[in-house]
Amino acid sequence: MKTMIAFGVLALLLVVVLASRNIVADEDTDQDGLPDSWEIHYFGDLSFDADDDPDLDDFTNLEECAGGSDPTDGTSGPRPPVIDTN
Ligand SMILES: [Ca+2]
Ligand SMILES: [Ca+2]
Ligand SMILES: [Ca+2]
Repeated sequence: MKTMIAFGVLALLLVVVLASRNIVADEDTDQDGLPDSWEIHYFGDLSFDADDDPDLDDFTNLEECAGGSDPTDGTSGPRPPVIDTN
């Protein structure tokens, strides 16, 4: 009987550990659409939102995140700048 309880406790612990790992993988605790790890990497905190453009390059943080560019560098954008040939 004690063995059954021990197995039950182990199984419960496993479920809790797996569930918490999933939460960490999807971390967006401020729910702004930007992964927290990305925000911490570039800004050091979660103060900016997806629609913000702190480097003023006309790309929102969401666009820079999706495009893999630097949201703190105005010369780094998800697409090459449009060159007006007219
Ligand atoms: Ca976030
Ligand atoms: Ca920007
Ligand atoms: Ca940028």
